[in-house]
Amino acid sequence: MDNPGKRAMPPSQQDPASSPPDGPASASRKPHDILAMQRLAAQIKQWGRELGFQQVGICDTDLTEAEREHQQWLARGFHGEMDYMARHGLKRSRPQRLVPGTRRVISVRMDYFPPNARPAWEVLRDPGRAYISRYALGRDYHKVLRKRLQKLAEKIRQHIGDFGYRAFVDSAPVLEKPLAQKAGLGWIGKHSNLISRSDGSWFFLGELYTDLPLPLDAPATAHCGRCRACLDICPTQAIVEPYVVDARRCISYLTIELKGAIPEALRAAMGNRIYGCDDCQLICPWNRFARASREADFAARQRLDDRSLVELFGWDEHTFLQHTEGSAIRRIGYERWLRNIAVALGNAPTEAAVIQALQARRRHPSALVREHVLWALQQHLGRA
Ligand code: B12
Ligand code: SF4
Repeated sequence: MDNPGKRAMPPSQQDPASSPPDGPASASRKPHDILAMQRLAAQIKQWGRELGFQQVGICDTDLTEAEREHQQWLARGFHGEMDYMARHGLKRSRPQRLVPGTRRVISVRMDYFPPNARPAWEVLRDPGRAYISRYALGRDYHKVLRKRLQKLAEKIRQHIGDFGYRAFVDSAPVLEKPLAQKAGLGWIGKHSNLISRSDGSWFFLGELYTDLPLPLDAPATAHCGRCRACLDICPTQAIVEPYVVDARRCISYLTIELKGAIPEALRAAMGNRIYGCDDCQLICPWNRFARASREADFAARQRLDDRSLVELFGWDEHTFLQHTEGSAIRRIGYERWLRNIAVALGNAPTEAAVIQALQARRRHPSALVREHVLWALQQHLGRA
């Protein structure tokens, strides 16, 4: 999983039950300690901005409500095959169970919208092109954010000496959105992504769990109002009610997380989306305020923002690996890459190049790929 802290948190804080988030320690804290923590919090935010985070906020570890919602979501089976969402018991919603001694969470966000990509709607309306979600057009965000968080922790260490912390970006059992909401970074929109009033929702989240008794920020308030644009536009109707995504229907899950066959009933609705989906964020009025990322790492690479489906389907494994080096796309592997493109080719206009590309993969060694290719060819036959 993630980076271990610089030092283990002190034993006195290791039992969550005997050390509530803001328990006896804070009650006995002296005024000069409180002032010092306030100053440190201001500095952490300043350092965070200097390191390229758009916002840094601080919250405690109480996720009682989110825990209930998370458990309900699991009980309804909305996580599908993502066993890791259920595997860690209550560690995900109880930070002190994941990292004993945690008192505060320093939550950060970093914009990712690539400045150089072909406009999303243009690609989505061009059924011969491949649509790849905006977050995956540049370098894998896990590495980028984790390195910065590590630098932030190092700055704090230089300033106050050793302290307990661990850095997380997505990969550990952490409820990132509810924490960020509590830390004042934005509210959870009806599409379930975090939205900032000033910057929209095209940003990643990361956090430092720490034993420092830093002062808390005010939680963000919600501003979706009566809007339901994201629920209406979702191609597969995956947002089954406001704030609740049935991942099993979400194109992001179908193209990235799901290992086996994509359910036939959902294939047509996927259109030309071959890796992730952005529709709920593209339609969101708050993204009118979004800014392009300033990170060179998040600029679109290898022209992945504007390639034809036929061209991508023609890539052999070596070319796939070459063109996705350092990108999150690599995680799905070549077989699922072909599976996803086969579906998009089944949804593409019936043209000689499309049929030829599909025919060329009819005898692909993978049964998964062959089945999707066959389905795609049947779509064209059906239309003919
Ligand atoms: C599992 C997961 C997925 C799954 C499931 C999505 C989901 N909504 O849970 C899939 C694969 C579908 C997915 C897709 C995407 N993901 Co994702 N994903 C995660 C992950 C690992 C866990 C999320 C989670 O805890 N889900 C569990 C359920 C229970 O939580 P939830 O849906 O968020 O529901 C919460 C609220 O809606 C709330 N709630 C429920 N009912 C109610 C009612 C009211 C009134 C209110 C106010 C709230 C509320 O309670 C729930 C618990 O807090 C996080 C990283 C992390 N460790 O947190 C990234 C993360 C959420 N993903 C992220 C991204 C970018 C995406 C995509 C945009 C990628 C893409 N373009 O394809 C899509 C967006 C799809 C969507 N609309 O959600 C970012 C989001 C950044 C942001 N601005 O919010 C995260 C935070 C990763 C990161 N570190 O940046 N993802
Ligand atoms: S599209 Fe509308 S309902 Fe959905 S998250 Fe944005 S503001 Fe909220």
